[in-house]
Amino acid sequence: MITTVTLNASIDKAYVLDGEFVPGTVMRVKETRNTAGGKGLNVARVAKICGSEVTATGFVGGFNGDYLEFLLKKSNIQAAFTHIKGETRSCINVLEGRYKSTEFLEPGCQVEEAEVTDFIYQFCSLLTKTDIVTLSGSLPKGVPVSVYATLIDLAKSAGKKVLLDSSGVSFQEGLNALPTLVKPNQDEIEDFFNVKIQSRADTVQYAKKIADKGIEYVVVSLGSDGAIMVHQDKVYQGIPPKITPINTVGCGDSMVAAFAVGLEKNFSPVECLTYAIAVGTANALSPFTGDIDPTVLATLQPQVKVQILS
Ligand code: TA6
Repeated sequence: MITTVTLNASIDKAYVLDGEFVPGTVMRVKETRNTAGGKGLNVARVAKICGSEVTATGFVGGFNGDYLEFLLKKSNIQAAFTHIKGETRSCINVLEGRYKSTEFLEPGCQVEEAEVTDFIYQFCSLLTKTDIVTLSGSLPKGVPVSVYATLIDLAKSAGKKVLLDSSGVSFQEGLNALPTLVKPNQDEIEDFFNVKIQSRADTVQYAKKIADKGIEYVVVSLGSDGAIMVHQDKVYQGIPPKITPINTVGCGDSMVAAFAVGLEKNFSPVECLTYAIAVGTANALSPFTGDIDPTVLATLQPQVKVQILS
């Protein structure tokens, strides 16, 4: 079982435009797609499509919260959320033509201290029924920046593998709690070390510094160039086949889902990286956020190349 934690869930609304997005004008949307969103729910949906049993937890509230649970039920994903007084947010993704995406991410509602406490108890009860925990995304107001570190400590004490994909102070505090895997992007690495990455060699150097803290897997997503993975002193680059993307939103989340599935199935590090690159690429070929077509995935996986960089 994989348990995905989404503390700042969202109704993700994709707006497909016929032409260019022109600020300051009335834009008629050609097509709207609504999905249960927030990074962790993209992880949940993709892990489910990859064949794992998934429980989604975190905070949901209000009409959007009810709608989100309805959407998850349609995807046959078990929901075990803490219900809050506030209203679950919406995030807008404006898609122009085949590949240009502009996201508007609402901050999320206020969560009360008692609701955070309720969630921690709920999380502990779920730990008895799970093998892998994923922690993804931003935090709503009222949730302490130490929360990911707390959840990582609890999960590790219960003998579970934990994957962390977030940013800012909560990510940095979570990283210092030494999860099994972290997936920073280059901006998050620059923030963490207060540096400017100038080259791929810099990316590798700082990823290795994170690994040296005692984190087994450090995965740095590189967009269409794939990803760098540091695992126990070895550095790999996973390289995807060339594609023309349709919607790249959710690719990072899809990679996290693939690593969670790979770790659950005891894949080797190279098998995990290969699978994650293929799943992330498959997501880019879907018009939906956090979605893959298994048939497309099967054609992509053999085309992924993995190089040992050191
Ligand atoms: O990565 C894509 C995405 O999950 C969108 O679906 C949207 O929900 C957004 O990121 C949320 O990001 P945040 O960092 O606020 O959790």
